[in-house]
Amino acid sequence: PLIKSRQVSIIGVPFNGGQPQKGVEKGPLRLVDSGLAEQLQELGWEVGHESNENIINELQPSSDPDVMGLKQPKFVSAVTQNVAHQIHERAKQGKFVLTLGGDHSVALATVSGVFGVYPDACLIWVDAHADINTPEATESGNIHGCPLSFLMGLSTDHPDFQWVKPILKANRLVYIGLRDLDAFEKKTIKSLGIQAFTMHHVDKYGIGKVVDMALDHVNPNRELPIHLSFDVDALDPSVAPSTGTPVRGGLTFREGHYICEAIAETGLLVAADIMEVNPALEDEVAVAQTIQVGCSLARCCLGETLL
Ligand code: Z70
Ligand code: MN
Ligand code: MN
Ligand code: MN
Repeated sequence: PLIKSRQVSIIGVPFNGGQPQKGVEKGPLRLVDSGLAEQLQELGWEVGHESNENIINELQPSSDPDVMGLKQPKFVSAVTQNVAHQIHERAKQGKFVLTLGGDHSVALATVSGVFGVYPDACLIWVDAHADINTPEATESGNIHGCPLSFLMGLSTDHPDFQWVKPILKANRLVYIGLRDLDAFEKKTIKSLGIQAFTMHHVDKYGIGKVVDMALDHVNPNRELPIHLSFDVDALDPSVAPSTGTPVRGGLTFREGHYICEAIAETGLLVAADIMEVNPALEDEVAVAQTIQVGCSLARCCLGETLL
């Protein structure tokens, strides 16, 4: 495996500034409180944990007006730039980086940090959404719908995100689980030739074949480091109900876990994000279910089901 140390660094990012709903900032601590660190130790990992409970408040600007149609750009930029450095340090130490969101704008931090250390990495983006809107194209202004456009250099002129380097090439990105795309996002995926497996493809080919095809595309020789960014809204709302933008017709419990298992099995996974768990949405039963699913996805990424 690429991570020989069997050390994992859990990075909590209790951040909600990339979208309008409160509560998603409570995701990371709920995942850890439910025993995630101990579960990973049980799997033989040495676990470090940084909760970042304070930096988020410290980095909130007193005034943060919309810029080029994006909401809270200064807050999102400050938090993600800060966390990117933290993740970069941990990855550089040879640790597996497990980031717990927080909303998906935090991928600006995870992908920047991880690709800074592993420039030839590939990114597997599991999500109902494509999160590739540009400032010009976004209809909502929510930055959690935009991180990939910055990381790919499609949005280079926003003053608050000049620090984000365009480190992600179109042939190193693959999507799984898409089913709620804006018109601009569809157009962009097609014109850049980004490999995308929507729920239609999961139905058509089955999840086993889809993951094989996804890896064949971004990692044909099975030699490049892999970063998995998993938005829990990729899962069906019956599986992960407590998330900000549930969309019907998502991945089953097993399909979601299969993705994590099959990627872990390559031995090439160096970082994983579990994003958009919102413990303030739905009832306590639904919250507990969503937290449990988040933990078990993370455990599968770290080899729980490998023999
Ligand atoms: C839409 C936008 C999004 C998550 C919603 C939705 C994006 N394309 N991402 N929920 N996790 O606002 O740009
Ligand atoms: Mn997302
Ligand atoms: Mn999503
Ligand atoms: Mn939509």
